[in-house]
Amino acid sequence: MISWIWTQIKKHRRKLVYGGVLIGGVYMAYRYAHKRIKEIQEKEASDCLTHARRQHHFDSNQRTCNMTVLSMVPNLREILQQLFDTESITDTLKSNPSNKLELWEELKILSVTRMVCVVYACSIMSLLVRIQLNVIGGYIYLQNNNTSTHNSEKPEGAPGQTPVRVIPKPAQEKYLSEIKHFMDKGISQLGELIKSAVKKEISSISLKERLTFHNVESCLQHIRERLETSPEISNLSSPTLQLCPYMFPPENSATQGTDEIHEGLMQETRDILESADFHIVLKTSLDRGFQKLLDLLAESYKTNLQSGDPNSSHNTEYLLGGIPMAKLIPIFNGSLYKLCSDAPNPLLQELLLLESAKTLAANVYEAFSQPTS
Ligand SMILES: *[C@@H]1O[C@H](CO)[C@@H](O)[C@H](O)[C@H]1NC(C)=O
Ligand SMILES: *[C@@H]1O[C@H](CO)[C@@H](O)[C@H](O)[C@H]1NC(C)=O
Ligand SMILES: *[C@@H]1O[C@H](CO)[C@@H](O)[C@H](O)[C@H]1NC(C)=O
Ligand SMILES: *[C@@H]1O[C@H](CO)[C@@H](O)[C@H](O)[C@H]1NC(C)=O
Ligand SMILES: *[C@@H]1O[C@H](CO)[C@@H](O)[C@H](O)[C@H]1NC(C)=O
Ligand SMILES: CC(=O)N[C@H]1CO[C@H](CO)[C@@H](O)[C@@H]1O
Repeated sequence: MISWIWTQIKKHRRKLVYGGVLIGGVYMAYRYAHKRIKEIQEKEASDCLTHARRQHHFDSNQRTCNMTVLSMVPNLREILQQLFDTESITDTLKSNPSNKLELWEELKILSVTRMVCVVYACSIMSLLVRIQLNVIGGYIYLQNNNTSTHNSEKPEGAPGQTPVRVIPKPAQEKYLSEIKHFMDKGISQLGELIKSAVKKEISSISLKERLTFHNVESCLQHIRERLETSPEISNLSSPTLQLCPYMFPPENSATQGTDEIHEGLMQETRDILESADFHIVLKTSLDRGFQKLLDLLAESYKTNLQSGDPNSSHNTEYLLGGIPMAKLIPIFNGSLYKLCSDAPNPLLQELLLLESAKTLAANVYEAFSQPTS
């Protein structure tokens, strides 16, 4: 079923004319990833052309994805830290200003927003990197798999033939650098959206109000519902579809139309990101990510209630105990450093292991490493 969809995407792939290209700003991580793919593939270019080789190739590519995703974590953490600057508010609070209460309210909103944003950003980033690297990996494999008579029989560009589409190196880099849309702009716009959902959900909760673990859990659930369901498209099978413009430059964006090879890759990627398959995987990733976050919060509840009230330390129902919002804020605030820590990163480890994400990667690679027929 899934591979049928990729086959459809492949079939409708546009024919492209090769032209000059511009090199965009490329992230270091991507440069590294790209170099790795090239190295692996050049090393194998002389090997016999077998299915095993393609498999090996694919596996190497997935390791590269892993490393790329993990290497982008510090970058992501810094972005979130700057976007939701709880540090300066905390510092101001130390001087005991007159608008203390107001600042605490702001801190409440920011720390919850940041916590929710981490889960969305990590899920989206890890899937985006995987898709982009597998699209490029597939193309590069195909480009290198031409030692056969295949090529001499069907010279490139002959009318009516379907030559292997060559993506020049600068175009590959330009394409990979498109992740900057998400890192530079997407996260901050998504952050605004999340912030407004968080405000609606928790501004009425006072700092003194005690929240049980289950209260927090249902708050998070409501915030997600606000973000992942939109009235116009709730009918669709992919409620997360509205998140697409944050992930990848939309079709009518300003940079469009200058470069056909690039535009072709962009459109193919948009097709993937808008497919139902992608959104099923995204939803699974988000479910897993929020589960990880809840595990972390449950841990904090356990230690907090144990130290605070000796009676409940023997109570296995610790999750039922309430903690005042004001005491939860530092926990929410600190979750960024736990979820977005350097390796071993608990959240990304889970996201990279997801079976459905592996299948998605395999399908993308499969679709792009086969010649169009
Ligand atoms: C990617 O990372 C995950 C989690 O660290 C690991 O379990 C998986 O085996 C890795 N995959 C590859 C191909 O290295
Ligand atoms: C690579 O080339 C070989 C030999 O022409 C061919 O049998 C095989 O199907 C090709 N692999 C792909 C993925 O196109
Ligand atoms: C929802 O989908 C059904 C069938 O696909 C369609 O008839 C109906 O008009 C849709 N409703 C909205 C609000 O789009
Ligand atoms: C435990 O709770 C009971 C009643 O709720 C109270 O009487 C008792 O003093 C508490 N014990 C401790 C150690 O706090
Ligand atoms: C929130 O996190 C920042 C770091 O991002 C830290 O400097 C600050 O002390 C924390 N504030 C609270 C109230 O935990
Ligand atoms: C293995 C092999 O011969 N690969 C070649 C495929 O075609 C490209 C360009 O058309 C060459 O650069 C590769 O060396």
